Amino acid sequence: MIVDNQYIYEGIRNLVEEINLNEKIDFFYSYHNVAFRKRYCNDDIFCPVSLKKCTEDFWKQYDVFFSFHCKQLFPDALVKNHRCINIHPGFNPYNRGWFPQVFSILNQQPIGVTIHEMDSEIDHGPIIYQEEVLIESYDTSYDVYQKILQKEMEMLRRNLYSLVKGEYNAVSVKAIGNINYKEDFNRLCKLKLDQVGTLGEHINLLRALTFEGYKNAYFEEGSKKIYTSIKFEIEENQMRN
Ligand code: 0FX
Repeated sequence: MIVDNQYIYEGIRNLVEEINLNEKIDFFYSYHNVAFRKRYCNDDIFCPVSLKKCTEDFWKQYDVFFSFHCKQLFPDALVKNHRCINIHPGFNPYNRGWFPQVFSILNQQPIGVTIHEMDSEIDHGPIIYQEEVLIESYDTSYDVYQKILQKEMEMLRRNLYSLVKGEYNAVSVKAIGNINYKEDFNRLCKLKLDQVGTLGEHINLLRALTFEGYKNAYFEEGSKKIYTSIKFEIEENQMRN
């Protein structure tokens, strides 16, 4: 299992202990994940791995590989010759690639969690399990991402056993959908103050770029970058209804 997300790592470790899988499972994180390198440097059951540098002799020790928000692309030789499963925080084939919820807030395409067999394309391959999460009009990227993380753990709790054992039917996706890259996200972050659109579109752009702990949206004034985000508050008696 290759895991580069703290929340998922903790969840999956607990889950593996709870469910009796009766299998040997090794945990790895990406060699360039600096935060994990610091945190887990003394941990001998969670080790860094560079997928590019691994040989077939290494791969053939395992029956199945899992990518849990892995920061590396799986090499062709790995996905073509071994069973590889991706737990993807998006609803394939819509907004595959970079930060799916950001783009779903903007283009209203479905968002959720897709567990799929991997092929040579990004976030592509036959779908094993898939569930949607709903985006409220006042959800920021952060809010939607929390729903996704929760949904991922729910789905893994229900399905980890069958995923490990290979007891499932995977269905090929017919639609191509769309894919976004890091550069698309970076382009969105640079706000154009003369951009024409409805107020609703402007609010959607800001909520798509609002994520606690990250400075995303900004505009420039001379040499200064001014960062901005949006906050929503629901009237209290409305929340109780
Ligand atoms: O775990 P993850 O969602 O991302 C990882 C990999 O980093 C990524 O390469 C892979 N495609 C994905 C499936 O798994 O964590 P993250 O910290 O990279 O991003 C989490 C969320 O944080 C993201 O959906 C949006 C938000 N974010 C992140 C960064 C780095 C921002 O809003 N701004 C940022 O600059």
